[in-house]
Amino acid sequence: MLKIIDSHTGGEPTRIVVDGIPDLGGGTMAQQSQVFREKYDWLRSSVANEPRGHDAMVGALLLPPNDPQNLCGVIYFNNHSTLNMCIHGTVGLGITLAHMGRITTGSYVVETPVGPITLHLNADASVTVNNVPSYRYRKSVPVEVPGYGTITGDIAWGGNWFFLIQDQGPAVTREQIPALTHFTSAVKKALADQGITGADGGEIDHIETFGPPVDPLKADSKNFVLCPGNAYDRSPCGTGTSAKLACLYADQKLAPGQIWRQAGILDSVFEGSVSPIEGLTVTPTVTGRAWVIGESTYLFSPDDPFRYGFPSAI
Ligand code: PYC
Repeated sequence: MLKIIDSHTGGEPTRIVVDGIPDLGGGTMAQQSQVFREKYDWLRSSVANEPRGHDAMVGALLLPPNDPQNLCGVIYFNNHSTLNMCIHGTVGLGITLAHMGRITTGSYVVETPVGPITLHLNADASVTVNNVPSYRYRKSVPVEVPGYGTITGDIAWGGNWFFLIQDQGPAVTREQIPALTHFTSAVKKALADQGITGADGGEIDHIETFGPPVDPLKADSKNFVLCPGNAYDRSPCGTGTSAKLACLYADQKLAPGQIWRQAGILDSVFEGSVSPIEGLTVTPTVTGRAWVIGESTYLFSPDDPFRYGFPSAI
């Protein structure tokens, strides 16, 4: 039996397992994430995949912290595997913990597989996240994409590896979602086929394309983000916003503390800024809103052939 709390952040779901998680052996979130991948993939699939979930679902395990001074640990996952980091999910986590009565307004350290982050529950019910150190790794990298020609983008780390594309491919509008999915999937495959990776050889598994905002009074840019598992982020993607902030800072287009408003494909907005750490590495700060939308108990009947979920065709 699993106890679940569902929320959404700017339209993107976060499904947090708050009780019933098997013992992952303790240690850091990176160590526990590996155990989760190796031994408990059925749990990930049960929560994220159909019939309980769908391709856009992002799940999370709420865990005790490794360091008792911190609030909690969290491991994010989706229809494909575990995620390194997820900011829309952390905004959802903040609202979920408030709903559970575990936090009030204030600042808390949360452990993730890629390091500690700080979550601030604000008085207006928004959540601000100080992300892991983020940076641009390579600028203007050309990649030959079959059917699209040469596409140029930046490679940046924002807690996940991103390839950031400006004003190329289909227009960044809701009507173009199928075309954007096709385009960004082709870019992701081309990067992998041509051996183009993040700094540590890490797979670039998030592709982000940018266009003009619908309303320049409300946002500075609008994005479309393809996530690993090939579903698109309904929110502006906080780790993608972090990667964007790092690139803007590296290009001297964003000063420390200056606000950048990133709209997603549904026009929900995250506000972000940077504070420099060293060189071109920054701490991104991202603020968003989330709403709790449900609580459930998941049951596993031994005679249910689909009790552990099944992956879709994408
Ligand atoms: O908000 O960082 C994010 C995120 C990553 C994948 C989906 N959302």
